[in-house]
Amino acid sequence: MKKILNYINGELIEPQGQKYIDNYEPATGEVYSLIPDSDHKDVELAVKAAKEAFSSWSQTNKEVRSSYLRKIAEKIKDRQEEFATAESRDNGKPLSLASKVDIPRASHNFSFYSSAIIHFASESHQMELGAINYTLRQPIGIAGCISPWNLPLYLFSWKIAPALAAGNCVVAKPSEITPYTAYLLSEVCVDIGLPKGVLNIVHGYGHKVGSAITEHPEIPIISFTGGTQTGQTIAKVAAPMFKKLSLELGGKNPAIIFEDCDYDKMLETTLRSSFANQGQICLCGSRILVQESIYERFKNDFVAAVKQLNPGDPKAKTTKQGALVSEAHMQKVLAYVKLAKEEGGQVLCGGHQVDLSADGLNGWFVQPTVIEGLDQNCRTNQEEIFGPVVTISPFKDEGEAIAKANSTKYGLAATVWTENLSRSQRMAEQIHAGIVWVNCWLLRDLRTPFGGVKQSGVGREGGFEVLQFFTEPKNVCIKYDK
Ligand code: TXE
Repeated sequence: MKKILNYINGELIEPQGQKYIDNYEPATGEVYSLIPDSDHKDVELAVKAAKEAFSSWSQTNKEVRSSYLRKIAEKIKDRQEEFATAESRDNGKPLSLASKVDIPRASHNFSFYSSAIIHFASESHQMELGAINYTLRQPIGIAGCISPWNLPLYLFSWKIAPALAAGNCVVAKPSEITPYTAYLLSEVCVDIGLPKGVLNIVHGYGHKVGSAITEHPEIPIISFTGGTQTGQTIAKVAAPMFKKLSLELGGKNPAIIFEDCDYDKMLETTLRSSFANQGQICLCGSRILVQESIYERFKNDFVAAVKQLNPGDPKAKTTKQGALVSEAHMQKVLAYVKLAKEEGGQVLCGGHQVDLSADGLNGWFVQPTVIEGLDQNCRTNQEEIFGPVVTISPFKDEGEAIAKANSTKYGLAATVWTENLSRSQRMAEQIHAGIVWVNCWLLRDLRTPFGGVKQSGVGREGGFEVLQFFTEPKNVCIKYDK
């Protein structure tokens, strides 16, 4: 059985305690590798290595740091299929999705920040009385980067890449549910000769390794993506220690469809925005709001299309729906379908586990599910389900659409479907979200800030904003005689 190793001080090493956790393949439900059950002792080793590396790495020429990131990007590309296969096997997502989206984007994260750091500028301000102010943006120290299981390498890399580019060292922890691509990334770092201690990857449970990172007094920056509840736990630890904190949390995103939309494009994209990665993307549109004049037409067409989305073997090229990431998560999703019925919803399709054992797949498959007839304030429409379950409901006009869209404690993303430019701008201005897509979904320009409002998180990832997050601005003011 393959044992994944920690990557500390430039070496792939076993956990100090020599203990391991079973790593399951969601499609088969079987253990296919082992991951280190690390603890605070392993985190201590990683912090020591990062501390020793920081003085040289932080003073390394930006071009040199940039070249390391570029090499990592190229190596991920060279090993694309291996990474994609590992991602699909670890997470249960279709191999086609991992190959087309997750892995190319992870490679792009490294290449983007290898160039962004070269162009990262800071500002200066002249004063009439004869003084010049300029801002020094300096690396801070060790960044703690903690990521979830839904887009394992993509979300892992877009914390690590800017942190390293900015001159920090990193102690990172991937999710214990999907560790494999982070392990392959360690191999790439060894392969390209990344200076030891610059990046350290410690595998293990959140309550052991994750908390050891967030509590560590010598890790002044925490960048976290995961559940809102865990985000709250981390904030409680980090705030009194005055740590810099970036929290990318959950979402309950509205997809708002007006009668004047480009119907065919909307229908095709709404299928994707509802069920991509089995609905396990924080940006998925899980509450579909449709103008009442086209509600019945949409409902019939959408349900008919969803019924074609049958879960299958993630390795098969034709599979568009893979397995959910764990048995526990599948049970959580199915419990929400049960709750929806108790709250008065009608399940129009799906809502049950799919048995693929005849194909030798004893994993965790759920039929994509559409539910109607629920009030916006019920739990099903208020809480993040994070699976292949969406609700649909009608609205009369823009006012009702905005009221429904903004009716949850989250504010991550929204999609608006209309061919009316003024309407799209009116909606974009009023929706509580960090990202509003108009006539598209998941179109990401890395130069733009990414993040949510309300309980979807604090801070921004992406763009130059995240380089500002990973550096400390120092204002220098020089008085001179005019
Ligand atoms: O997240 P967790 P999970 C939502 C989604 C999902 C729920 C739980 O609703 O059902 O969160 O998912 C580490 N201190 N999102 O279990 O538990 C943990 O080991 C420090 C939305 O993945 O938050 C893992 O590496 N770290 C989200 C990471 O935190 C801790 C994507 C995320 O785990 C910790 C994923 C602790 N006390 C889930 N406890 C999005 N916004 O994309 C756990 N961890």
